[in-house]
Amino acid sequence: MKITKADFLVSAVTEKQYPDESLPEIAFAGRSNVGKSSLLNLLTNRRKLAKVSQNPGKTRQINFFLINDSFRIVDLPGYGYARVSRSESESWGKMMERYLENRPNLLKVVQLVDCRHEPSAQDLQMYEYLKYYGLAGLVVATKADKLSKNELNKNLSLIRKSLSLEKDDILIAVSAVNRTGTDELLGVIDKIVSGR
Ligand SMILES: Nc1nc2c(ncn2[C@@H]2O[C@H](COP(=O)(O)OP(=O)(O)OP(=O)(O)O)[C@@H](O)[C@H]2O)c(=O)[nH]1
Ligand SMILES: [Mg+2]
Repeated sequence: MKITKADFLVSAVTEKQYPDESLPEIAFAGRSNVGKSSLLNLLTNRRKLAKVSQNPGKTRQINFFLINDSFRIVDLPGYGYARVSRSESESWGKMMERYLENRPNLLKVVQLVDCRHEPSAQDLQMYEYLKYYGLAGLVVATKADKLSKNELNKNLSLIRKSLSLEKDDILIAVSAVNRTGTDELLGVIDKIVSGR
């Protein structure tokens, strides 16, 4: 699949602000700064579609993007950002919960982890949560350009083990710098949204 059209739809906090449920959705989840917004820009070939920042905590709302007029990619705000207040972190939790638990057209959540590190306790918690809701099974290891091939392979096995991925679960290393993994990931997304 090629993404030929990508439009920003809406930034939402409450359910009332979500677009209707008529199109399938795939969401990107992961720690702040892991590269969710960069991945969206990479897949859509649009450098400025989603806002990217060196400082964690850039994406604070649920951002919906219409892809090829046929499905949506949803850029979620990241977790694990140390500088947010307790009340902010609680409202983040509620906002995520409401979206992930009550969205019939949400088909899959891509869990992003940094390929350089072992998944954090929060990554594990998030992944368990996604499993519980039947949204797990697709993991992307970001920033693959930062490691040698050997190191990357070693870390991919570690990530598989740490998240207890099963044989059929998919783990793809990607890089927003050299475009590693994009075709493979687009192929998987295509299958999911077209129900194949
Ligand atoms: N080297 C390298 N840097 C990357 C890659 N992907 C993202 N980055 C950098 O990582 C930083 C964070 O990227 P974002 O895409 O804003 O991360 P995010 O997950 O959307 O973060 P929040 O919105 O805070 O949740 C930016 O400085 C990006 O340029 C990658 O594949 N390789
Ligand atoms: Mg972001």
